[in-house]
Amino acid sequence: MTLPLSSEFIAEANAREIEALDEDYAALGRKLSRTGIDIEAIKDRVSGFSVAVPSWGAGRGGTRFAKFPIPGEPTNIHEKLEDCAVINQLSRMTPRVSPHFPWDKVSDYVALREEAESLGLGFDAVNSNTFQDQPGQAYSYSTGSLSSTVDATRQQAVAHNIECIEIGEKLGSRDLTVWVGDGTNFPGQQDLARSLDRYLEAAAQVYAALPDNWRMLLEHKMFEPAFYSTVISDWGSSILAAQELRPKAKCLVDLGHHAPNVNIEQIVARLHLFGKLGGFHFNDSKYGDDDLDSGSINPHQLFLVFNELVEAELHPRDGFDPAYMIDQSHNVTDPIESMLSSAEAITQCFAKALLVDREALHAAQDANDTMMAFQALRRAYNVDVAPIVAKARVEAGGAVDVLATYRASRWRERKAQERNPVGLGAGIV
Ligand code: LRH
Ligand code: MN
Repeated sequence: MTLPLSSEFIAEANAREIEALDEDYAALGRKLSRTGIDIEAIKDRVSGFSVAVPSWGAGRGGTRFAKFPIPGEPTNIHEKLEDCAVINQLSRMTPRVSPHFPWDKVSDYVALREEAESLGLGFDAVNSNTFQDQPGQAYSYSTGSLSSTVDATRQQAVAHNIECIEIGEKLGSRDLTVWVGDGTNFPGQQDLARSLDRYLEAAAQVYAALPDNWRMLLEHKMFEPAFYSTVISDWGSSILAAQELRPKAKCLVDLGHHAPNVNIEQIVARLHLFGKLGGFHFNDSKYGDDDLDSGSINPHQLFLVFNELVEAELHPRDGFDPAYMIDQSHNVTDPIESMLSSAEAITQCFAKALLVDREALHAAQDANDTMMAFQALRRAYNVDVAPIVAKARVEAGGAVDVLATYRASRWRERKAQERNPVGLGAGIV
């Protein structure tokens, strides 16, 4: 394995920080032990936690108006894997990459898997793309893909998803994430019922191609690119489709795919209750599908989602194995810094959720002691768990201060010397 940064460099950077970290960790340990919590047990859980990074998040993202590339950003999957390896080497929380096809298309996927392994990385869910037309594509997705009224277009979309499964098998993945932008911009443009019928018929063909241990993760989204109706627009449509498709079909919750103020943690609890919680695309938003950094706008919501996940793990239904992945668009920051900061925010919310005194919470809930039930969550949320997350990271070879160590590595400046500049343009990648 050849990691991108020298471990001596990280150790030197840590040497200046470790004493303060040990002090903070010891103090927090004393504080938590006063409430009967063993900090080492929490740290061990945190050490076992990880979240996948999106290959498409390694480059600058954009909107329909513009994208502003930065010097040294990755131009292909090989450079994206290098940057993802930097994120994992410093954070020790992101050992898997979720690829997107055809954006990450190469000729030799076995070689790509070995390349990732040599960087300490594996592959998480593969993502299909039937929301863009590719050069030379026979049938356009402009009027839909898996739900298109044109049989040949549906078959083309089915074939693409099956190709993604075959690629994923070579990469060692076991999940296919299917998000379709299919929908309408005008009332009457499509029959709302028949659109879902066509989607289900086509999705069933993709389902039939899934290897035994694979899952198909259906990703719902309220709107965009369609602005009147979307075929899989909400968790209701998604869970009904997943139930129609049967056991290997699960629902993926992208936090940004809901109307403002929707209670996403309740959606998580519901999907788990019916054994259909398949995974997450973590990000944050204030208005629409803003794809902002996780925990940057509403960290309390992210905590409440993890509170439901810790509860769900204690009460497994049809198993509990959600795929944790980040899905963000880094329009104004260095993508590596955003994913370091996001992985930290996500892991901190998991750690805080582990601190909830569930006995006290459940007792207060049963007694309808509203304030004490709320305080059971709030007390945990208010704990600064940064020393626990940092300790787990350092013990795994990561950095105490991931952003300062990343900047001191001058990685981006070095890559700006090596990599081709990315052209101006618009859109997510
Ligand atoms: C759709 C989405 C989906 C990806 C894409 C990059 O908004 O969340 O998960 O395929 O972003
Ligand atoms: Mn997503």
